[in-house]
Amino acid sequence: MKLFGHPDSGHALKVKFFLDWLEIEYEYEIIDIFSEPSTRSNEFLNASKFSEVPTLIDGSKSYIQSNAILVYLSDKFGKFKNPDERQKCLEWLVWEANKIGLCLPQLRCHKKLAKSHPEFILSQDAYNWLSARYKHDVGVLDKELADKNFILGNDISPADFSLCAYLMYTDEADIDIPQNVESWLQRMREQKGWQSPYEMLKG
Ligand SMILES: N[C@@H](CCC(=O)N[C@@H](CS)C(=O)NCC(=O)O)C(=O)O
Repeated sequence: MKLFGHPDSGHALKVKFFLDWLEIEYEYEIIDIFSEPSTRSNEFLNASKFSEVPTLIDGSKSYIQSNAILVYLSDKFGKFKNPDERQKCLEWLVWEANKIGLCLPQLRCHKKLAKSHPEFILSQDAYNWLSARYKHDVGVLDKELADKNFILGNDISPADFSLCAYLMYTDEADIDIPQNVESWLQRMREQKGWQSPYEMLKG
């Protein structure tokens, strides 16, 4: 297996953290996500329909979209306990892509990359909207985590790897993390394979 990622990509972090937690052997290569897509390697371009990280190659097939890759790996390595758990995970993976995964990456880019990449600067209206969105969404997560260790209950599930990824970079965005979310993030940091995002994705 081979994973393409980049240290600034929370989407890649989801998959790399999961692979390391699974203790799977795989190759890892960094793609310069700030480069012109057509300049990226042919191996990557052939594997990655939208020229994005993460992209995973397994044998003769390639897989894209972080949450879909988590599903692929969970099916392959038997990490869903049963069909009900699989379905509940899918619900959270779709929620993540539409909620936390919508606002937090943009808020982080706005703060972290604005100097080097002015195209990431948000208008005040967009910033206000995304901040309100984040506040609401992280509140949903906080409520959910009030009485459980992980998003589906007492055991970790593939959905936790998706939900936590961008929240692991929050010191780079002007946002707050509520208490139950912070306690859960700490439990995620105690999982095998965990390293800080830049360590994990540095290659
Ligand atoms: N929905 C995708 C998002 C992937 C994505 O936006 N990747 C960014 C880095 S976080 C990327 O590769 N950007 C480079 C480009 O678009 O050229 C997923 O979940 O994997």
